[in-house]
Amino acid sequence: MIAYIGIGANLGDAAANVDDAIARLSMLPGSRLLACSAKYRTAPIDSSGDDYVNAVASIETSQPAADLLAALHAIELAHGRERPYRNAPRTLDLDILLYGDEVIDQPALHIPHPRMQDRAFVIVPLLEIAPHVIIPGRGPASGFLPAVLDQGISKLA
Ligand code: PH2
Ligand code: MG
Ligand code: MG
Repeated sequence: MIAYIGIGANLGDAAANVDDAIARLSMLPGSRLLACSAKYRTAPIDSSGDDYVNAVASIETSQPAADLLAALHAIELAHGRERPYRNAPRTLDLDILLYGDEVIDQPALHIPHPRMQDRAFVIVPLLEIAPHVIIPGRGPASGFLPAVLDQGISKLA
C-alpha cells in the first residue's frame, strides 16, 4: 500500500523536527520511504503560534492503517508532542493523508484527511512528489491548487 503522510511542526526547532520525522518514517517496520517533498514555511491555518514547517512523504507499507497511525503517534510522542487543545502549536504532527485509494471513517481515523484539499501546506508538497495523485471521492489533488494559492507558503532553502 502506498500512503502519504503530512508532516508539520511549529514549536522548538521545527525544521529539525521535520527532518527527524522523515528519518524515522524511513525506519518504520514493514515500510520503505518512497519520496519526500521539500520543506515549506507556511502560515498557521486555524492555528496559532509561529509559522509552521510542513512537508509530505510517501511510503510503501504493509502495515494496516490503524497500525501505521499508532506508529506515527509514537514518533510524535518521541518529540514530546502535547495536545493541550485542538490545533495547538506542536513539536510534531504526523497525519495519514492518503492510504492507497481507501476511504476510512473510524472515530480516530479519517482517510482521506478531511481538510487536506483546503490546505496549501498539504496540497503544494503533495503535488511536488505526486503531481497526478487522486484524492479518493474528491478528485485529482491538482484541481484544488488554485483555490489554496492565496495561503502563505514558501519553499525553505
Ligand atoms: N496543522 C494544523 C492546523 N493548522 N497550519 C499550518 N500552516 N501547518 C500545519 O501543519 C497545520 C496548520 C492541524 O494539524
Ligand atoms: Mg494535522
Ligand atoms: Mg494530527
